[in-house]
Parts: sequence; structure tokens; C-alpha cells
Amino acid sequence: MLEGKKIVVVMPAYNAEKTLEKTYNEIPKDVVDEILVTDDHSRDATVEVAKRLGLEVYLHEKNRGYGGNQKTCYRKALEKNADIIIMLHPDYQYPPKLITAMAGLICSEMFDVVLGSRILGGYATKGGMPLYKYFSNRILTFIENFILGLKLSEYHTGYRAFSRKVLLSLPILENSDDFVFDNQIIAQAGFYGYRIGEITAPSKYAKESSSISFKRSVIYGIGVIWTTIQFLLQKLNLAKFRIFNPDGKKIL
Ligand SMILES: Nc1nc2c(ncn2[C@@H]2O[C@H](COP(=O)(O)OP(=O)(O)O)[C@@H](O)[C@H]2O)c(=O)[nH]1
Ligand SMILES: [Mg+2]
Repeated sequence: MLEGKKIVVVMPAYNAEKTLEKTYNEIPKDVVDEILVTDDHSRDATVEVAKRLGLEVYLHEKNRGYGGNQKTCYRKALEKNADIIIMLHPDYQYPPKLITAMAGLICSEMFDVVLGSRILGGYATKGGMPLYKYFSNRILTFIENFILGLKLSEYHTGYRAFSRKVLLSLPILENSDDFVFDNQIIAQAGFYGYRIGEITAPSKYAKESSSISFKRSVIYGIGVIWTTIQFLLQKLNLAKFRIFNPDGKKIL
């Protein structure tokens, strides 16, 4: 609990047996009320490790993808009456110790979404982010800031906190089950005028914390451009897309 608000951490897991425990150990248990793991049909011992740690685990019978995994995460967290939901990757890439600070920004009621930025403060390349990812991140961020009218340091971090209201109101189930989900949800939050804050989150790029191939990154990049074009067309009333439809499918 933080200021009377229930804090739930969700960990979308896929083959995270080597890093789940280290990540879990650093979660500030004094403020976090519940920790949920959703396993996207991992081929390793992720589920066994999560159960040994006493965590609540939800299983996908088949692999749905990273976006599909987040949909399960958010549904479970909302069903548990979470007021603030924080997504933390179980690959030990992002610092769990910042959960309290991120939840605090939402608690202040000045922000609806808080992103843990790897770019702010220049920690991305120090943490080992591959240069091609760094430069594509900067270019895509520049384009998105221009079109979406936000001023974010990046849109591609996997470390995020949401208020209950945001996750209930956005048509999240219209989003992709793949990685571009991450970009669609920020575009939706921007589209509906939710306030997005950022915090510096130094990240690590160890072998176990990054598995996305060059090809998957290119597919993600194309998805980001398409999301941005959809945003623009919808804003200009030139077309309508399901991800921005206020009557689109919601989590609950
Ligand atoms: N559900 C699901 N998650 C995946 C898959 N591949 C990677 N992930 C998860 O997506 C997140 C981001 O992937 P990662 O390889 O760490 O990307 P990077 O850190 O940005 O280089 C991690 O939490 C992974 O566990 C997949 O095929 N399915
Ligand atoms: Mg990672």
C-alpha cells in the first residue's frame, strides 16, 4: 500500500528462469501488495521458480506473445482491485527498486502513466543497449514526439506504471498480441489525453535480459511507424482505427 492505494506488480514472463528470482528479490515488499507472474508458455523452468518463490502464476496454454501476456497481466491485476499496476520484466533488465518512486508519481494524482526511461540520464548505452537499438529508439521517439505531440524521452521501455483508471478505460484488447502492444498503449494514452510522466531507470543489457532478434526489432519498428500513422489519421478524422475507438474492447 502507498497512501492507501493497492499496488500490484505484474511480471509478463517468457523463459525467465535465470533472472526471475533476482528480480523478485529486489522488489520493495513494503509497498507492493501483490506480485503476479503470467507465464506465456515458457520452455524453461520459469513456472517452477515462480511457484518456489510463492508467487501467484497464471499460465497460457500456448504462446500468445508479449502483448497477449500483458493483457492477461492487466486483467488479473484489475480483478484483484489494484489501484496502481506496475509492469516489471522478470529478465532483471530494469531496477525493481524504483517501483516505489513510480507508484509515488501515480499516487500524487499528477500522472496517469509513468514510464521508466532508459534514455533519461544517458544510462542506456552505459547499460549496454546495442547501438542499433539506441539509434532506432532515438529516431522513432523523435517521430512519435512530433506526431503525438508529447515530449517523451522514449516510448519503448518495458518498465511502466498505470493507474487503474487508464487500464480500465483504454481499448487495450484491440491491441496486438506482439511487441508493438507497448507502443499502441502509449499512443492510446496520448490520444485520450492521459498525463504521462517519466523517471530515469538505468537498465542492464545482459544476455538473459535481451532476446529480441534484429528481425523482430525491425518488425517492431514498422509497427511503431504504423501506430503513429494511425494516430495521425484518426486525429485528423481521415480514418478510424479500432485501437483508438472509445467503444473498442476493454480489459474488463
Ligand atoms: N510472451 C512473450 N514474451 C516474450 C517473448 N519474447 C520476449 N518476451 C518478453 O518480452 C520482454 C522484452 O523482450 P527482451 O528480449 O527482453 O527485449 P529487450 O530487453 O528490449 O531487448 C521480456 O520480458 C521477455 O520475457 C515471446 O515470444 N513471448
Ligand atoms: Mg529485456
